[in-house]
Formats: sequence, structure tokens, C-alpha cells
Amino acid sequence: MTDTAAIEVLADVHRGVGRILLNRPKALNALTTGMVAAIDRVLAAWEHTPLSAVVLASTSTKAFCAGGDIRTIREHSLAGDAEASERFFASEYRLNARIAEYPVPVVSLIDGVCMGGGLGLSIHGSFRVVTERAVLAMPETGIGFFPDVGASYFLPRLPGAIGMYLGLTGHRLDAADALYTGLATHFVPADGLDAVGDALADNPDDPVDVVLNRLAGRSPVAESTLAEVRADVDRAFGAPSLGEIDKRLRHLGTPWAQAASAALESASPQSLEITHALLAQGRQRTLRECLAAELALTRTTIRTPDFLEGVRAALVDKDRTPHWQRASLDGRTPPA
Ligand code: QUE
Repeated sequence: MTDTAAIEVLADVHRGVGRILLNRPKALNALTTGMVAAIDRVLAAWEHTPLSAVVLASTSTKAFCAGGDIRTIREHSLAGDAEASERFFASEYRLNARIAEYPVPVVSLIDGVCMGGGLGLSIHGSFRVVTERAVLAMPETGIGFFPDVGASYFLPRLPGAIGMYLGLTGHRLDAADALYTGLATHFVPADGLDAVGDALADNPDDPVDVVLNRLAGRSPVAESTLAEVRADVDRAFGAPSLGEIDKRLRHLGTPWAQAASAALESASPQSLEITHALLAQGRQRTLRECLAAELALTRTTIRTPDFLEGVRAALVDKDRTPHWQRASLDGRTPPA
């Protein structure tokens, strides 16, 4: 038998560029404690190696990283082993902070799905390259959790009320939207991704930004649908409370507002309340303060019925019909 944990993260250094490849394709690179430890070990070792950049990528064209391995987190909760989950989140958030403070530019190549913990790996680095297949989201309110991995730091710092919108609804961004929001920094077509490492190695004295721009295809940023509804996003999600957001969406009544209302309607009411408060508080916190606050919240959240039910519905039974403890935001249970 091979040691699977060892091959779920591949790492090498080639001509002054470090490369870390996520290699758990069947689980869309959902992060395990072993993967987090492996990435952390590699980055720690490379702090003492002169590198022009570290490239973080995936062996799968379907996913950069779908998030944390929350199926296992749920199993730990059901087995009464919350300490195992606590070790996972603590190590994951320490890695997020290490990436944010890393002395070498970290360049993430996002081809396919990048959600939750995947954004935690990429967003805190210097550069995020997206391809035409990129899909970015913080979908945790849909599984009874909340946007973590430093989301309470990076979401409130997106333009206007975009971060509150993304964190509450889990709305998925394509490449154009990701560039528009700043979650992505560069666009490179998928068939140009293999050239990124070589280009960085060939041009160690050029700023990474300049090298990436040379590889860029025609930027799809003009096609951002999020840009088109930006005024309504700010109007509704800039409201001071969840109830007021809901009211403003109903008042707007546009197709975008109706879709946003529907997303709030299907999310865990408990998650929406945690998320709204967390993102409001995050504006005034440093990244490390945000991660500490999020870690404290995981301890309670992963034991709640909404989390166990949300992960069950999304990833275990896959019926996508979670039954939340409270059926709606205002506490009313809709007629059966
Ligand atoms: C919210 C999440 C995650 C999610 C779905 C959500 C998440 C995650 C996965 C996932 C997807 C495919 C897999 C897998 C996990 O889905 O964090 O093992 O094969 O890891 O709505 O936060």
C-alpha cells in the first residue's frame, strides 16, 4: 500500500520556483489535516530557500480546491471527537496566516472550483490567476457553517457590499466576476497555465505581476455580470441588518434580487446571523484577529444540528434539502 496522505500534496523546486500541487482529485482537493500539514511543512522549509515565487496549483482541471474536508469534520462531531476537528481548523488557519505573511510571492493558479478553504489557500497570497473554468464561492451558509479561512477579513475588504453578498448567499463568481471583485488578480487561459512556472523561472528579475500580465489572454473583466448589478448589491447588502437586507431585496424585485432572496431563503438562518455579525466585526480586525474569532466560532458551530444537517444534505445524502432548526430568518415555520 502506498501512503496516500503523502501523495495528496506534491511539491518540487525547479529553477528557483517552488511548486505545490494539490492532488486529491476525487474529492475535488478537499483539504485534510494531512494536506494542510504537508503544505505548511513545505512552505516552512522553503522560507530558507531563495525562490522567485511559489506556485500553488492542482492536478485536476475540475478543481483548485473545494474547501475543507467537512464530511470528515461532521463524522468527528458525530463520533464525539470535536478535538480532531479543532486541530484541523487550527492548522488550516495557521497555514492561511503563513501564506499571508510569506516572504516569497505566492501565485495560485485557479482552474475549476475554488471554494471555502480553497479561497483560504489562494486569497492570502500575492497573486490569484483564474482561467475560463474558474468558479469561486464562499458557500458555507448553505451547509450550516460560516465563511471562515479569513473570510471575515477579506470579504469586508471587497468593494462596496460585495463581500456581504458573497458571504451570505454563497453566490458563485466566474473569472470575469473574480477579476472585477479583486478576488482574482490575473486571467490566463487554461491552455496557458503550464507556461506560468517556466515564465517565472525564465524571468526571475521581473516583477511577478509583469510576468503574469505577459501570459494573460484577453481579459474577460468587461463581461462581469456582478458589475452590472453592483448598485443593487450595495443598496441591498449594505443594509445594517439581515431583516433590512431582506426588505430591500423584496423592494428591488429584479431577477437578481429575487435570486438573492431565494439564496437567503435556502441558507441556514443560524449561519446567516453568525455570518452577518462576523463580517461586520471583521472590518475592524486584523487577519490574525479574524482567524482567532473564526476558530472560536468553529468550536460551537460544528456541534450544531444545522451544521450536521447541512453537510448531510450537501455531501453525504446529496439530497440538497437541508431541514434547518429554524425554518426561516424571522423564525416562522412555513406551511408544509
Ligand atoms: C460548502 C462547503 C463545501 C462544500 C459545499 C458547500 C466544502 C467542501 C465541499 C466538497 C465538495 C466535493 C467533495 C468534497 C468536499 O463542498 O468545504 O469532499 O468531493 O469541501 O456548500 O464549505
